[in-house]
Amino acid sequence: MVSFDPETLLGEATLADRDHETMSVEAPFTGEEFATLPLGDERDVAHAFERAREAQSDWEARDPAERAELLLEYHDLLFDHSEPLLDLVVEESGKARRHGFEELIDTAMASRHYAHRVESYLDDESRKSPMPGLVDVEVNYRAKGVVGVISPWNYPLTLAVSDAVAALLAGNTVVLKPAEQTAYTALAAVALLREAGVPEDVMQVVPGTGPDVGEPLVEESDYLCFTGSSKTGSFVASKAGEQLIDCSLELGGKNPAVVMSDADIDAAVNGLVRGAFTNAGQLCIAIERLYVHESVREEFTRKFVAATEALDVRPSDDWAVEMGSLLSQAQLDKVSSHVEDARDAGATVLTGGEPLPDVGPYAYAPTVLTDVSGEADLARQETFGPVVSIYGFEDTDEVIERANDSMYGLNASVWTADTERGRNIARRIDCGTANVNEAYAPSFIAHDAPMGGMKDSGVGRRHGEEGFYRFTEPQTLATQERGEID
Ligand code: TXE
Repeated sequence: MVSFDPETLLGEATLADRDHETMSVEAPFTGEEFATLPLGDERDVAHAFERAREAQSDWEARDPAERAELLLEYHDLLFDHSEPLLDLVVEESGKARRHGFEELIDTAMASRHYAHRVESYLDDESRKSPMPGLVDVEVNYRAKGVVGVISPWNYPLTLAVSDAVAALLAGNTVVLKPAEQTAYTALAAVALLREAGVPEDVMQVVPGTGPDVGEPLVEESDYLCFTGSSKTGSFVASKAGEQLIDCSLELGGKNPAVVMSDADIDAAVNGLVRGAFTNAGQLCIAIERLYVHESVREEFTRKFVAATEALDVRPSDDWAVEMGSLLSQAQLDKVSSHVEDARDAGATVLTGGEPLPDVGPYAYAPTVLTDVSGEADLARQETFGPVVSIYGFEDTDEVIERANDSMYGLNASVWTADTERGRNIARRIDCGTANVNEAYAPSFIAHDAPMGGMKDSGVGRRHGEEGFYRFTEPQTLATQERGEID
């Protein structure tokens, strides 16, 4: 069995044998130190890439079916170790255990999905188009080389490794820089990959800060996979551009939901409470703007507030808990300031609107507002907390325009009894994923479908074919069949 003790997990990091600066990692439910983390720098990154480059050609030369076997073993190990792994996720990120479990499922399903697909992706007949009579054409999907992954803290397990597993299956080696606040969860995820038989140099972790480890990692990578804020995403993409390497960026959102007059109100309330407050709203596809048709606005609002107030919010790892803490003081400050600024500008807080010190030093109440000015940060910037604003609307064209009046374009949700009409509305919203009578596609069944953002929400897609082929270099190989011409 793999140990999830922080001291032991540190043995999984690629850090040179010398003194490193350290930072204190807090447990969000208590604000107390849970562990200290050594912080790497460009020397550790250089060392990790040297090892990763050395290991890459042998890894790519293996039969894809053999790589797939290892990833299927990883799938099983995640479940075998689910309890201690979830203990760690909950302690390090302050989330509800059920949301940690969603991460675990998502990670396992990504591994299983791509393990089953890899052989057909790498040998896809439909992509080999002969030029009749003249040449025989094949397309070889070679690995990019060494893929750099920079991951955030909100889903510290799945966002650290779910993209990496597709990269590994495609024949790349990977160097990961996880968010420093949740690096131990990433180390645990990688410890299990190694337990499954993935060689150490094939998947490495360098813990550290963005400037000290993230930036040198971009400079060394053959492809960059980034999940985080739009601001940092734009910065790393410009660095990737300087290197002429490709990248995918999964960034923020200010995701709208539209509730039409004929919607099943109870179903909409149920789905959208989950859509707004899962993981305390620290979820890129969380719903932050609710547009409700005026004819049902009063009923929807009353029921939505009641359902919000009924949420089980506690500092416990009990499976029944529906919402935990925010990650940090920085997150609490951002969420509080969005709410306070909106309130100062005339917004009405219908429920919540305050920290919850009994749940933890960074916890914030699930919050519903109305009368929010369209210019407030709460209306325009990603809040990334348990806060949702309700707006009324009368006209369909108007609500689509308002939904699209955002720099973001990640996720959207439409609720109506007329599903064809719902799909037509959803098609007109600028977003990478749109859902009718759902808040967001449950991640554990969506691995075949591409996921990502338009506008400032990102570049490229994870999941599905798109999420696999980004880690490859297609090489077109044409052979002139001389004999046949004669
Ligand atoms: O993000 P950063 P932060 C949003 C959310 C949140 C805000 C700030 O709105 O409130 O971003 O969070 C690494 N070069 N999202 O400050 O900075 C960093 O160490 C290379 C949405 O934590 O984007 C971490 O590993 N890397 C999002 C990763 O980037 C750098 C999830 C993300 O951190 C770097 C997280 C640099 N110069 C936050 N600076 C989502 N899409 O789900 C930082 N990093």
